[in-house]
Amino acid sequence: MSGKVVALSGGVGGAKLALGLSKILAPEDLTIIANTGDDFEHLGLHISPDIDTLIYTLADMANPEQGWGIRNETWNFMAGLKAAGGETWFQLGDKDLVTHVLRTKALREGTSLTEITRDLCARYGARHKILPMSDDPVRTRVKTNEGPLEFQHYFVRERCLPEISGIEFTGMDTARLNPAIETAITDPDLSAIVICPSNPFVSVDPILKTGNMRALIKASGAPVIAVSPIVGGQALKGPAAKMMRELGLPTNVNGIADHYEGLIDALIIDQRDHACMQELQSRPFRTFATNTIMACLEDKVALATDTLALITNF
Ligand code: FO1
Repeated sequence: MSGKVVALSGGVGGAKLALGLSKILAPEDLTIIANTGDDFEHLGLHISPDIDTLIYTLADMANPEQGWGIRNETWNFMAGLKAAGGETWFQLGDKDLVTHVLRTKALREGTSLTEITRDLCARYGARHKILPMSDDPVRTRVKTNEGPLEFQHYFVRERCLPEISGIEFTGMDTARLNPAIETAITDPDLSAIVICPSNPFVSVDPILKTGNMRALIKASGAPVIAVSPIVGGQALKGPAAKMMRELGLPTNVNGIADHYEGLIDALIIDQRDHACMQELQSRPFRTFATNTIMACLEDKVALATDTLALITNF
């Protein structure tokens, strides 16, 4: 495979494929676009969970059990916070805290999120480019039976238990697409855009809805290949299946196909969903089945290899 690849990713699930791609593609050939709709202010700190998950994963620092946070973390800050009666529903490890402090300080000094992300990648040793979708604030809010909730409040504090009836992205009307993304997508050497197996509604949609992202993707002419985050009616990670059910959408690969139809040229589904292949054949994109469950590094590299192999089909 020759040429450059742009990958769209949320946190843990998407970062697994991003890591696989990073093992095959040179740093100058892979740009990963991170969702920032999950960002929030907590204890006076600016937290960018998906950016950090991507950095830690690519820098081989991530906690392998959680997927987020740092391996061999210590929790003195949380213990002190608890003892002082502070808010402890969001776990901030001592090492991870350094990232949030550095980012918050730099943002207050007027540094852009893109520059800070570049700096953090360099400090931690993530060699591939990670770009926030925008330097402007976009915040995902979930409409629930308990009222509107900020994404992390829904996801972590309420453990995705409230029933959702809609999703909105505040700040999206005025948020500008990160200009470096336009550069990556209009690069004449671009050979594919990969949509990682992240939650389509709260991780990929914010990226696609930022500025003219969708139009740029269309105009690039590069094949768009999505990997389904739903396997056997279940989400690989997180609340995607529960959200789809509550939003009245089919909780299977057809729901993912409906969502991405009109944008993608290929959908990779899991081999366990092979029975859906025939049904998907009437869609205006090609469907391929392989193992999409990335339990170990070999699985991540294998899925990345299968994804990149499709590029020659277009
Ligand atoms: N996820 C949790 O389920 N519980 C946590 O306490 C938590 C803390 C946390 C701290 C820093 C960070 O970068 C991520 C963290 N996450 C936590 C993960 C994160 O909030 C979600 O996985 C993503 O927002 C969904 O993509």
